[in-house]
Amino acid sequence: MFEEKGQNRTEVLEELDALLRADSTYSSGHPVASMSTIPHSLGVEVFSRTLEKNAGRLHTFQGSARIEQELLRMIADLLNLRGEAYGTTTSGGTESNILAILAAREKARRRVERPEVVAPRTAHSSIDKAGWLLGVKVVRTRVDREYRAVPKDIERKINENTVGIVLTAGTTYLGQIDPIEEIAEIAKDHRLPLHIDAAFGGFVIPFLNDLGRGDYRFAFEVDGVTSVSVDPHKMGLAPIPAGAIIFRNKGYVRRITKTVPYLRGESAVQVSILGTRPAAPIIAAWAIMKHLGREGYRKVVETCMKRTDHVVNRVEQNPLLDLAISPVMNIVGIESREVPLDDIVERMEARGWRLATSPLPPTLRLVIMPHVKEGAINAFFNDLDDISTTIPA
Ligand code: 0PR
Repeated sequence: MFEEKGQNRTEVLEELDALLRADSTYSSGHPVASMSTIPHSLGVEVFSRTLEKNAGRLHTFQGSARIEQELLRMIADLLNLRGEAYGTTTSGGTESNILAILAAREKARRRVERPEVVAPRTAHSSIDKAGWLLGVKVVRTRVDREYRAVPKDIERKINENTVGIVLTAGTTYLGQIDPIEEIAEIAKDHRLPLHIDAAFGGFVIPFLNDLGRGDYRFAFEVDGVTSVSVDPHKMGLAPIPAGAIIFRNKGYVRRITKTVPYLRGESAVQVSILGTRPAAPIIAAWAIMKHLGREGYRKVVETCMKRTDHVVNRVEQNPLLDLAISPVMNIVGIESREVPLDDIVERMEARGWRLATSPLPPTLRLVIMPHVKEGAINAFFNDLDDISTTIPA
């Protein structure tokens, strides 16, 4: 109820604390399937100092406007884009994917009446949401035994209505990377835009390469890739909501820019879907990237990958558990041979763990974010060993 008379601050805060006790906290180590984590402390400080700033009113907040451009430039650099960075910050991977599909649809506006995008079955569900919102049919394609897009099937599904292709670098279910170079050739042959959803992988893959854990080309270093999205609020360690999408060419950004004629200066053009939106996470992401540098992120990825090795080890020690694939990054899909996954989840959640399952293949998903430490991993597998080997009566 919304009462006539207000309560004092202490009472309100006490009630709030009581309610929030039901939230699982990252510091407990219990959320083992989340793609977010405890934001970097510098980001927390900067965020709380910039709460009033509105990234939808950049004429008023011109310093914030400049910071957004600098952040986009740093992210473009991370994604190996030389020269000018065109794009926008967003509220996260969903908004970025919507913008990518909007840009593809608009580019083909004169040519295609019933637009379609082609995406493998493993592309994030926000692609379906984008299709639904934008009136674009999403044509799903097959994946191989390692859950990567099959280039031939992508090519087969392209027709005169196709307006673009979407691939993933760091899939939601398994952290897999689609064969981007091969499919970029197909995109070029058909003169179609190719969007790479690197919401999770964007802040991981460049450092896997540095650490000798792979040799992946996934972003603008691949000719034919036209846009890449990446979320600072996932492995970028920024506070929520911080996403970004970068385009290789200005033309795409022009197609998704709306003018707001009654606003002044920079406020009068909006690329993002939202109007009023917080500048605080943008500024916090800028501060964290400047502070950590590539070196800082490389260390974060190194730590997460060492812990992922430990997870792999624990899975291999349990004869009733299997890895869906050998992990590419700090996302692990675990299959259960005997006890149904839903039973495992129910019983693990009863012990306080916060889990997620994936449908393709049916797995328990672990995301080894920085808050998932060795102790939590051991405690998790002690419980999982216990539960996964219980044979129902
Ligand atoms: N692209 C990929 C590859 C993703 O994994 C996700 C998020 C998105 C786009 C969408 O990002 P936003 O959530 O920032 O819009 N995948 C998360 C996941 O499936 C989304 C999520 C986040 C789901 C928190 C549940 C949750 O509790 O884990």
